[in-house]
Amino acid sequence: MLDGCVPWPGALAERYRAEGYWAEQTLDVLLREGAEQHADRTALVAADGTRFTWAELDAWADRIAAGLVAAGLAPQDRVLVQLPNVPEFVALFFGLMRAQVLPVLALPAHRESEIVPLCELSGAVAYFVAEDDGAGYDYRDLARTVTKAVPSVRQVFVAGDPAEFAPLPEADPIDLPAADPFEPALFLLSGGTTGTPKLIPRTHSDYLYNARASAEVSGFSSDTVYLVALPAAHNFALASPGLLGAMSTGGTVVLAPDPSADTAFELIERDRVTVTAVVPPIALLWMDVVDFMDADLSTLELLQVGGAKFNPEPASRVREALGCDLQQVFGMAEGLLNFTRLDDTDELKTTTQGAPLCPADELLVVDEEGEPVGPGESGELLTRGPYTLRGYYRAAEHNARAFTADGYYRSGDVVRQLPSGHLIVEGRRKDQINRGGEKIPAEELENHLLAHPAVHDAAVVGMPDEVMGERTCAFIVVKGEKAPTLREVTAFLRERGVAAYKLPDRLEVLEEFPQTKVGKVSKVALVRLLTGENG
Ligand code: J2J
Repeated sequence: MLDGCVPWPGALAERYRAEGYWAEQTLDVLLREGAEQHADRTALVAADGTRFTWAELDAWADRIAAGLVAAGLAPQDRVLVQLPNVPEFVALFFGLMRAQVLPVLALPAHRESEIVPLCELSGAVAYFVAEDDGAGYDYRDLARTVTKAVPSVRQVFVAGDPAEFAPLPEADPIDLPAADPFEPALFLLSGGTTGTPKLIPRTHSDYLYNARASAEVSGFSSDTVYLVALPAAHNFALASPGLLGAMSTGGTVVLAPDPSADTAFELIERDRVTVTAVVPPIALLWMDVVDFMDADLSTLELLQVGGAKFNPEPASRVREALGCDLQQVFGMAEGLLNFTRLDDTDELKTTTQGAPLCPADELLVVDEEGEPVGPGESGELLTRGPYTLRGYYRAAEHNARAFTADGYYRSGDVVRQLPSGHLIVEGRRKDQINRGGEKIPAEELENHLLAHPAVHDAAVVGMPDEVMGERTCAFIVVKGEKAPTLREVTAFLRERGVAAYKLPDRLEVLEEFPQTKVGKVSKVALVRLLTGENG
């Protein structure tokens, strides 16, 4: 496997192949096969209504693949890709697959403080951006900063007006060698728990399984019209089943620039969307406003909700409010996916976060000592399986902690498993804030806060929130007399190029931090200060 990646042990890899989870195919078959089978049907619809047939998309990806080669990109090169939900994302994705160039899929919300370390860690040689995010942010400015900071990034390609950079490369199609299906095809970003980003290598065969098997449990078919409402670069919208899952069954993919009700409802009506995936705050919002909006959502059959805990009360209202079925999804870019099944009881659909996707997924629920808990008891979820990573890229030291000796990934999620196999997510053991599905590694934000001249110490916690599940509270101890305000702190963080979703919602100044028995900052006690609970 690519240097810096951790392979599955030989015997397990053999088993995954023998049992049919790992096909000897590369991700680009999703587009190639679709183009062979239904060339003239619509594969992709942009937000502005531009439609691409399978044949057009296939030809476009071929031209990009040839363009990438002509631009000097070679197999196994890593490139940073940061595109919003535009058709170029899909064409570029498949062009990269065909040229065997490995994308690191950043989110549109990421800024300098995320992109620079990602480029450094991956050794990215090129950076692909859109001209802007459709809401006024110009990625070419970011590209100027990134190329200055990271010398390995030799080229910038822009979807849209390239300014001083290059447009997306295209050239006359050429014959290209096939990739090894068992090698990494792309890198996803981990939600993270530490001060530095972590990259998740996903192989062609593992990710193909991820997309195809997800599409199957979600009932996708050639009639599926999938709305990409979350960022296409996120595992949920990309492959769980997401746009790749929809393509795997010959369905149609519709791209939404944002998941607001205004935007999404209009696209659902216009393109007769049958299924989409959102995070809980978006589902809540849609349910709140649907009665006041004049939108025809009658084609919508299934709403997938995941990324953060969707509580039973709102979950039980989805069918009545939106007229569609609910599927809860508890997934992770690291691999393991859990889905409620379409034929589950309403009780399971509303009160659980689903059961593992694959018969070969191995799950352990363990206590603080790492010992398995009794049936139905809660503990930390550990997992391994045919589409769960065995190690982060170039992170040997972190991997030693993040995985058990026998290769289980420590998810950091606290769950309890029902006899049916369904999981209920009850909490978290990792130092991360889940702000409505967006993940904020506490240590990363604390490091940024510590860089502020007036901050002596910092501790970041999630505070319970009705809509977002959690919001971010930064506790600080100050150096001098004068404490900065929340506004000053967020301005400082923005200046450092921290993504907007990571900015704290609340700032609290303390004389000193409460400590645990072993002298560490007690985040439990900090949360209690906010919620007013004792004990
Ligand atoms: C509670 N916590 C959840 C859920 C994820 C599909 C769906 C989601 C993701 C995702 C994904 C949760 N209830 N239903 O990649 O393909 C929290 C857990 C988990 C972490 C992973 C997909 N669904 N979570 O959210 O890599 O803490 O993936 O470990 O962004 O989100 O985050 P991420």
